[in-house]
Amino acid sequence: MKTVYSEDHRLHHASAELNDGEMMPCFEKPARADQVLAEVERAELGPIIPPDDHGEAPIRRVHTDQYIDFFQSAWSRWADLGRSNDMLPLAWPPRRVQPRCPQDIDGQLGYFSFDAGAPITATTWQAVYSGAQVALSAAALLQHERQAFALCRPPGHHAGADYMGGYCYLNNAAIAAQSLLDQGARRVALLDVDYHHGNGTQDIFWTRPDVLVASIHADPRVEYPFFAGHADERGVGTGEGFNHNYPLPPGTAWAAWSQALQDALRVVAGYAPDALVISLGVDTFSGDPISQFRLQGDDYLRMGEQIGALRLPTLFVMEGGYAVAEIGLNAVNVLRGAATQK
Ligand code: OKP
Ligand code: ZN
Repeated sequence: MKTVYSEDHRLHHASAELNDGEMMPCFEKPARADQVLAEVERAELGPIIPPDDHGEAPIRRVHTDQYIDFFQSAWSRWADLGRSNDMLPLAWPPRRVQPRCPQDIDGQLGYFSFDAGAPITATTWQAVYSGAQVALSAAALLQHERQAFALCRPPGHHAGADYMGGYCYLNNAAIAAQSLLDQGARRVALLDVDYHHGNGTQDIFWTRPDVLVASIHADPRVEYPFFAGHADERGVGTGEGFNHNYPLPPGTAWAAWSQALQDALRVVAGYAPDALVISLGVDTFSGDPISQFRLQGDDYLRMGEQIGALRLPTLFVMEGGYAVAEIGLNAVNVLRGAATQK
């Protein structure tokens, strides 16, 4: 399996995140992607290739122009005010207000985010632009290959069409899925196995029947992102029935997790997609520092085998995983498991 990778991910390295009321070093850091790359090399998964530049157009197929334009100019507006710390929002619209975009930079930061978990640095846009190109380039590989791995960092699945949050800025998996449709796929399935619900992905495809979204994650009643991911969220209008959530309790281990996977894979197979995109978070790992599932190293091999057994053209897009020492082995186990089924 080929891996697409760019070292531009290093251009996003924020200084701190707010955790339990305290500013702490970011869990989402460059070492994560370094570890995954090192394990791809060690396991000899396949060639590692740089992304091609597909430009902004395929990003703007998923994200609004208003959001992208804001993002691109955000840091220079901030710096022009004499500010040099990472940008973080501090105010959001409450319920029952007319959503209108303020003029002020701090107001706009709140308008284009849903939490304070996505700091913008001077070079964040460059990093996430490259990350989206990694996803697009790996998606393009599916023209000739059965499987491909987009080693994206930072993750993307919490980002919606016009908001960032939860370490996410551009929804790499959604951008890849849309590009597969634009290249001729009639239906794409997107399965999110990250510990956290992919609220941005769900939102992006909420009204649409051409992308089936399934997500296995910690129950939002007790876990981030809290406001989406419940089992009764199934899409609306023409999208009704094309969104499937599998919320599971904290402490879930492979036995129960894999039952949800089995059902999700049954739903995916029934949809008969032309391609499958996996939002590959490995923060389901027992040793993850911010998560509460109990998957073990070998479980990721089984996960990959079961995904691979669908024998669909499959794109794996890296999302979360914060146990840095183990992130590489766990992610590559999924890929190796899938590759044996090819
Ligand atoms: C991004 B992805 C921990 C707070 C965590 C944000 C989590 C974002 C996860 N006390 N808040 O889904 O892996
Ligand atoms: Zn996660």
